[in-house]
Amino acid sequence: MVALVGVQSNQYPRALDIARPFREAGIEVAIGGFHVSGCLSMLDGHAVGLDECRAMGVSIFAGEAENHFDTVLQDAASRGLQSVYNVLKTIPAMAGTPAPFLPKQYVARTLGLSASFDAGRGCPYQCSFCTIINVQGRKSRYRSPDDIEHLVRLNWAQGICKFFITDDNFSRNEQWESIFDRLISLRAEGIPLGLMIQVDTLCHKIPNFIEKAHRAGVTRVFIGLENINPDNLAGAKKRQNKITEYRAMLLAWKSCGIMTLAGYILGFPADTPASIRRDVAIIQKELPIDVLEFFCLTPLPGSEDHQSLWRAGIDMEPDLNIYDVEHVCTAHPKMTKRQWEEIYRDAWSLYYSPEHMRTLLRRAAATRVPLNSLLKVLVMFATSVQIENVHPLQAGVLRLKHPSERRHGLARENALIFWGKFAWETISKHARLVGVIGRLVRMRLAIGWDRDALRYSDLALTPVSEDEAETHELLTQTTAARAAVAHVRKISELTGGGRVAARR
Ligand code: B12
Ligand code: SF4
Repeated sequence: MVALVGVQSNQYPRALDIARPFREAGIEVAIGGFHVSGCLSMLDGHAVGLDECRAMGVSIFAGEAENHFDTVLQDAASRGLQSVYNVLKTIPAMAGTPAPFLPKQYVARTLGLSASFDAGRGCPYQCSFCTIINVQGRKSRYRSPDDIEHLVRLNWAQGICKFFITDDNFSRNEQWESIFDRLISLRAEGIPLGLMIQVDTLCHKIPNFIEKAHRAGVTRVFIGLENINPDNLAGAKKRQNKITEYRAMLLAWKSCGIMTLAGYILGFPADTPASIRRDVAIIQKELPIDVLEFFCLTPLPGSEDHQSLWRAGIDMEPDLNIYDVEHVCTAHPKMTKRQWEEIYRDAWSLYYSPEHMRTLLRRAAATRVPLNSLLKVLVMFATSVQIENVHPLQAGVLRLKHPSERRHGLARENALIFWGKFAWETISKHARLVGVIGRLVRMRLAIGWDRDALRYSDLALTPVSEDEAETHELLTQTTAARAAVAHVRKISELTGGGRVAARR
């Protein structure tokens, strides 16, 4: 049996290409993951592209494998895989279920020898672009601290102590505290944990959350910032994101020396190329974010946004390959497709300008974020769109290609031409990469040698003050931003709070 695992929408056509020769050889194939699960959760059971699986005799598995995988294996063994397994309604509890463990030989190829696991699933919010809530649900489910300890020990026995905890919103994992407490005790025992987690923008309001995250070994935090225009956030039902809290939240992470990575979505209805340029400049000046990741707003199959467009019969890009949140898949009210694509690319170069990367390194030195760690991330984020034309999350060190691996229906390329092009591509890309690395290393060394590095400060690093509702562009630039400030003031007056600006 061949099981195609965790297949995302943009990987679905490729997954079918991989399945094709196996099916032709009479081998059982099953496919699962977010594309098929999201489609079966939100659409009619046929869209988008699911009938291609049926035509090929590839079995579709929608939902989570826990509690069901034995049935699938037994069916495959008796050569009787069902055409569709839809277990979306029987969401399993996670405690006691097998935790994802990979032998070192597979983890060895990740940069920084980092493994991953989900400590929980489910998020209470309702962002309209999100697919996760429609597959994993909105109720928090979690692994037990015992299961997590077991997994950490298994990994540590093979020398792995860095983990990406893949919960989309770990701050809403109901067991976050007992999990952190267990990780804190493992660190105290001498396991040098290094963790990356994903959180929402209100996590700093949860008592002890950031402090315990620090003690548990969190070194990087990914924050779903998404946008700085409250109109855009409200339009995407992301009302929990309050721009008046952004600085307080980011500074709280910085005060623990934790690297802040934030996602930023381009293409909300109020966005224009000019407003995006303005917003990137405001972020650079006023928000203590180390690494900013840009995405194009995409109606991902499985999201409410996709479902609404699909039901209304509005045009969306038919090629699933480009549903990778870095291509434009539907129309925008204020930007042409070309303008949107251009500003997406420009946003990367605007943010990762040599000048701003120097500022980021100086801020890191002043807040005790490890410089070498930030340097590695900056290399990836500053180069992958310009050099590889892919999002940093899709990038790697050496791209492996083979002439036999082409999209279904395309003829095989002449080997001489293929390998010639491949060699030239590899050499030229790596030469550019070495140039960028050289420049960044020089900056890093200069900052490392600067005795005043710890004393560096700028607007972004300045503690939140009473008057920033008047002074900071983040809170004054748009009517929606001013309305958000007025709202906070009103609540403050009604509840007798004295402070009127952004505050914790
Ligand atoms: C970790 C992660 C990453 C990592 C690692 C990705 C990787 N390729 O391994 C990184 C950060 C690199 C990443 C990158 C991207 N990601 Co990502 N990622 C995730 C995340 C947070 C967890 C995925 C995971 O490992 N889960 C753990 C596994 C065990 O769960 P699972 O895959 O769902 O599998 C379960 C079930 O689906 C089922 N199952 C799955 N397959 C099969 C197969 C069979 C036969 C059976 C029986 C059952 C079964 O059983 C499993 C256990 O319950 C998810 C969100 C989420 N909460 O799942 C997003 C998510 C999958 N990513 C997403 C996207 C869009 C991307 C990017 C395209 C973004 C970008 N442009 O950079 C890239 C693509 C990179 C790539 N080429 O793979 C989307 C996909 C949406 C969609 N409809 O396709 C998600 C859902 C997040 C979102 N909504 O935005 N990602
Ligand atoms: S906060 Fe994140 S995981 Fe939760 S609904 Fe919004 S996008 Fe999805």
